[in-house]
Amino acid sequence: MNREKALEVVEQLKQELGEHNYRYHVLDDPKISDTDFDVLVRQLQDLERQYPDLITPDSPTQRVGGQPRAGFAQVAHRVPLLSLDNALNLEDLRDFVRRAMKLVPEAQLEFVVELKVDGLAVSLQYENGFLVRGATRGNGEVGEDITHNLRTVKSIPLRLREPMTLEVRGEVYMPRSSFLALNAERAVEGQTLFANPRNAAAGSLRQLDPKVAATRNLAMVTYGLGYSPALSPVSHYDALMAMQKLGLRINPHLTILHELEDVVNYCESWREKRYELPFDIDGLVIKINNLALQEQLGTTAKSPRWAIAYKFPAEQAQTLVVGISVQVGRIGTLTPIAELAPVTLAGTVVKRASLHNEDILREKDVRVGDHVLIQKAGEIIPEVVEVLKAKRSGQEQPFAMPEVCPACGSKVTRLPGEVALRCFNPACPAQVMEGIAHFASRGAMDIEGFGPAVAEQLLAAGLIKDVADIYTLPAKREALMALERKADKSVDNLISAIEQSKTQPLWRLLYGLGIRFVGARTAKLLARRFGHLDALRKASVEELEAVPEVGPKIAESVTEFFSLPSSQAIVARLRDAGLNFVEEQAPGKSAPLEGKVFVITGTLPTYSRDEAARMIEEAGGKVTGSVSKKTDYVVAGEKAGSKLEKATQLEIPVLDEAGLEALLQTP
Ligand code: 0OW
Repeated sequence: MNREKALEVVEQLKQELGEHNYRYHVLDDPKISDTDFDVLVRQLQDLERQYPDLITPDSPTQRVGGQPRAGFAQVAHRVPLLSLDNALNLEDLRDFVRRAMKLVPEAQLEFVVELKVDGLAVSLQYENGFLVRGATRGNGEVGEDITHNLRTVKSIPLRLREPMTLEVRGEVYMPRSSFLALNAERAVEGQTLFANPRNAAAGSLRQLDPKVAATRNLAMVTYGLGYSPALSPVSHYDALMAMQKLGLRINPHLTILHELEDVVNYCESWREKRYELPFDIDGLVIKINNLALQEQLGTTAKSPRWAIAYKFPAEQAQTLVVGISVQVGRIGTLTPIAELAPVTLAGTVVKRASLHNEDILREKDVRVGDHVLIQKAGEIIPEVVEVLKAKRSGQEQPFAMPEVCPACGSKVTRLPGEVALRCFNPACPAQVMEGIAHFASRGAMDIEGFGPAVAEQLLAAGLIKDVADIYTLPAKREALMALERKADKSVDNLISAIEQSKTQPLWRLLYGLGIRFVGARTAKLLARRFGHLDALRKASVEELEAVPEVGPKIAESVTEFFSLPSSQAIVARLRDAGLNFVEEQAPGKSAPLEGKVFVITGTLPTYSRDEAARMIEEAGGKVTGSVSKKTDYVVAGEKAGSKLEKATQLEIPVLDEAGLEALLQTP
């Protein structure tokens, strides 16, 4: 395809992809499948590779751009980003309306009520329809430039549907499912957990490297206009409609009400219903709809007199600590758990709350018999906020962490620099059980019906002692039938689930093996890079560290794991059981150079011609010796000769070594 044709197709693809993004993110009414969408993106990527000068900043291929930033520039907001006063109960709400009515007695008040998304406020600046800058709210007057991270948020359009210049503000948040997955990943990799989705979103936007923010699945709803000379809506509702028409996503649940009682009922209706939403809200925002009235009412120092947040208190409850137990995790970490008198909290009955570790147990001085306040922040299991010391009788029992592992009696120790106490006995039944349950879990080998209770039962019955034994179970049908609570159906279902799990992709097996610091994401990167378990287990620390996001800690952990005779025995038995050790190459995903023809000429700075050829072939490309019309790329090093000239004549893109590496990195 020649350049002008490519230009036409690139413009058409960007327009089409923009439309699909609008339908998916703003109208929540997609017209094509994700796969078909990806095919269009791939076509655009190919053309942009062929003609890099056709790349424009609003192309959907340009969301994750550039190197990590050194810091954040300051951004002065042209129109301050206000915060909100809080109404903590219905009386506060009545006061808010009363005050407003007193200031504009002749007005017939009309309210817009929106969900108060629990994320963080940002400002987006568009010029001629193009996103040129994004910033945090900061102190309302000055924020930080986080454009590089906001560009990775898929529900933020890089280009509006009209070439308008305006500034809008909205709330960036992390959907709860992404928050849970992120914390699960961090738990495996020994990182601290985010307390709630809001902190996770804030932490993601504070990243210097946009590649990290791009993995966090952030979303945004716009809730107000900032500097917008080209728009003159009469009401807040009209402003929201105008933003939606421009391609900006607004709150999915929005209503206009006139009576305070209706506002109260609507707010209260969300107190429980909010847990069905895919994201956290901490209340609702009530705004006087008419913009002229907003003008008249004005603002106090930091917040408007025409809006208020009706907040739901963080779900807390009081209960009794009836006991403190110690849980031994998959990697031997001892975690104190408060056993509670059952209490309902945020729609669920709570009987346990994590005390995290000994430091927190000491700090909060939780004793058996204490009355405590517990809270649910986000969806992670509830935590003990504080002990209600005033309710102490003096009979409460302080708790000391055990000297030995409660599951196997081995001495427990604390590694230098770590808070947690750990049991290092690899045969510790608690760790073996947790390890087997993890191997079979949904996120790993996904063996239907093989939960922790089944793992415990099979271990106790001596039917399995490690993960490789799982694949001996199909031959032990009789023994399985003999176990209590096992009917034919469930035994047969379990056996077929075990058999099916043999074909899981390599990354699931790798994650299932429970190598320290290797979470699902790292397992995918390693499986994709090495393609086969045997290649991975023979890899050196250097080869492992060459994988993106794999540092020394993970590389050491992987090489150490595969050096253990016990691991080698498990791998051998899993191989004999017929498990899949290959990472099936998802079509189009890991062969970015599928069907592309290359010619290499001259001397490359790092790679030999053979190495470069192997890299190209591994990525699905083909290397030939002479330049022709069929050649897609010429890779040219020093002293490149006639082949380079021919490439220039035939207008074939020429890449240097860095260009080739960039092409290979394309996801
Ligand atoms: N979080 C929200 C939200 C919203 C603005 C208008 C003037 C003052 C607040 O969903 N739906 N609407 C507003 O309206 N603010 C929101 O969030 C606020 C912004 C700053 C602090 C909160 O994040």
